[in-house]
Amino acid sequence: MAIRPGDLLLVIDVQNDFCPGGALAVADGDAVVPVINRLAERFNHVVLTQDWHPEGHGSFASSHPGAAPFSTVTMPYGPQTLWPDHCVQGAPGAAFHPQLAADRAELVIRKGFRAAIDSYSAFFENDRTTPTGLAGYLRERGLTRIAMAGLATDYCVHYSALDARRLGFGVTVVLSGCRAIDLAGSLATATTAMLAAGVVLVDDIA
Ligand code: VGL
Ligand code: ZN
Repeated sequence: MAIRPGDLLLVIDVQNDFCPGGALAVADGDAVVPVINRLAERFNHVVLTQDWHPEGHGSFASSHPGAAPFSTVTMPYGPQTLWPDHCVQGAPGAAFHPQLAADRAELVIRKGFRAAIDSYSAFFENDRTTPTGLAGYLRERGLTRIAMAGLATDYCVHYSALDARRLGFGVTVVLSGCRAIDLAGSLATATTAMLAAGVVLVDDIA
């Protein structure tokens, strides 16, 4: 893609807990920071998402006695992977990576703040129907083309990209600005699903 004045950079969950040393560290997760900082300088519009869970959140393995992190349970809205406690509201792990150039962000959208439901996507919670409000915000502002980067490629970036396509936005995912968890082939699954949905995958934006 060539960047146009009305294009938006959506930066997904570049938070301490997803970086090395964090509670749900993504391998090499902090490597996305300089890439995203360079991209952010080139977009007129930047929005950040922040995974933001209350203590005892339903996606935490610790909330399900006997369940191990990275196992799957069935929630009323469907299967849910259980994670180590991460991105607890106000905790240092929930803060943005200290080197992330967050100042130019026009909006920070927090997600996953309801105890009983997780939210991978920036647009809908994991029932795929409860909106976060981001689509309304973008539509009201006339922003229709989204470039995405952040953590993790196969979870929050993947679901955000699919939902954005479903809502009619143009979506490019910048892979050099993403890193994956890759649980049981989830990166390959996510890549196939994004391509099928018409998401444009690029290494970088020239
Ligand atoms: C994420 C798992 C749990 C992500 C958030 O940002 O990809 N993954 N919460
Ligand atoms: Zn989370």
